[in-house]
Amino acid sequence: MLTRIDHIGIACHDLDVTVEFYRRTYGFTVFHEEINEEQGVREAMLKINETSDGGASYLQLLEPTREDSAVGKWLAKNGEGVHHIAFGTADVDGDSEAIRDKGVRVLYDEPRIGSMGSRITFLHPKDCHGVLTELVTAASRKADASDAH
Ligand code: CMX
Ligand code: CO
Repeated sequence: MLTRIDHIGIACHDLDVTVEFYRRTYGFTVFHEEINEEQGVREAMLKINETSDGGASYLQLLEPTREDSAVGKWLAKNGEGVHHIAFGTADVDGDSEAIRDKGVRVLYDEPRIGSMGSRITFLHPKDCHGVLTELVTAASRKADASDAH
């Protein structure tokens, strides 16, 4: 079950400049920063609020580490802006299988590693009315999910 907006992914050319904009304008600060080479991004997570399911909602600011990455290609075509939305779930495996059964293309056979050790997968934007959609199980929820079995 999808229980929250986990994050909104925003593509930018310069992570440090964009982080500074969000700090100066809204007072949001960096909760976590990392490089994910598999996804080809340097990213900053700005925590906006905690949620009733024990998770949280973030802005994910994304700078490409290479031009041929998903974010690099998208930036070259569209310029800076909202790149994807991500829903949080305690069970990314089960939810992505159920969504695949509804005829929506799930991009990965198995979830991959995302921010802060989370497990993530993506739904094709062409099957989601133009919105690249990510599903996320936060690292802290992985223990919860396996505890339940
Ligand atoms: N939102 C909406 N539409 C998008 C899109 C996006 N972010 N990215 C691509 N598209 C559209 C394109 O506009 C294009 O449409 P048209 O054919 O009408 O022009 C179509 O999808 C194909 O786009 P493309 O530029 O040829 O790009 P690819 O097919 O090579 O890749 C996608 C598209 C979704 C498969 C790829 O971006 C992907 O695998 N994304 C998932 C991984 C990812 O985004 N990682 C970065 C974030 C990491 C994180 O959140 O942690
Ligand atoms: Co994301």
